Amino acid sequence: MPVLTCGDRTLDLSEPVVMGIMNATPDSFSDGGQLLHQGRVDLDAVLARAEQMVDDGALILDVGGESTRPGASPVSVDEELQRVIPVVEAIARELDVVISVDTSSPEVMTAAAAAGAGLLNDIRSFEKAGALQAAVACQLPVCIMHMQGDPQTMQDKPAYDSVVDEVMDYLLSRASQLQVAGIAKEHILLDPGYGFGKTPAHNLQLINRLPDVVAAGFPVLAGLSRKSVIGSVLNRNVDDRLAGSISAALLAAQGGAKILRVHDVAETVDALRFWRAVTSAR
Ligand code: 9MG
Repeated sequence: MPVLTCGDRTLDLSEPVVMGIMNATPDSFSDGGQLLHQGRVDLDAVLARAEQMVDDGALILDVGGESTRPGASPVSVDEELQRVIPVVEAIARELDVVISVDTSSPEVMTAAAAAGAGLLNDIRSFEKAGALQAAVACQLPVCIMHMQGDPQTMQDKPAYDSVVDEVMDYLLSRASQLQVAGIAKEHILLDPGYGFGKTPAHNLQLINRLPDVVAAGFPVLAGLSRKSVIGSVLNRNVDDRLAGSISAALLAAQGGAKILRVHDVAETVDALRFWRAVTSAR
């Protein structure tokens, strides 16, 4: 698997790496509000969290200013810029880590790239007006993700004839469109979009069939941390899903995912180190 060039930093994806989640939002499903003070980004809290995640072994931090949990309300571009850009600037100034920006807004992509972001992570796969052009101009790697519907309604009644086929068809056709638009194949990551318009059964099937996504030849990102599929299988609320999240991360690594998007960096890094020791002793 290639070394990914992420702006002025590089990422070796020969082994799975951990992406720590940094939500500068008031309403994300598990960590909303933790990096804000009186509605504004608290840069001391941001840097303390970012430094801890990097010390714990995260090679990427995913900064987001829009909650994408089911039913979340949209955020204005100005509000998203105010939440995200100071965070990107502060992390880029203080830490040696790849900064990913979780956004669908072309304005945020452009400003984040100028502020030091190295990866664009768009749950809407650059489908918003102007997003694809902005991503091409940024010349950064991009992550495209499958979602059925939109965050407001996606969990109302997700339905597929074949979830794996539909996810693959979407990702491959979108990856082709990105390449036609001017994004290099080596700069494209795929993500099946766990929890985005999927029932627990769809998510379990997509975990089992992750190797099919990997076989398409792009690096794969998996985001299962604390998600509702874990809650529904284990009957645990969101703050009590660590063991399930680690199991899910290991299953994703075993299935060939190269980037694991997680809240609990230290625990996931340890689990991956043990998994790696076992697999390299074969
Ligand atoms: C922003 N965000 C929340 N969940 C995600 C997931 O599963 N994948 C990606 N790429 N982004 C996500």
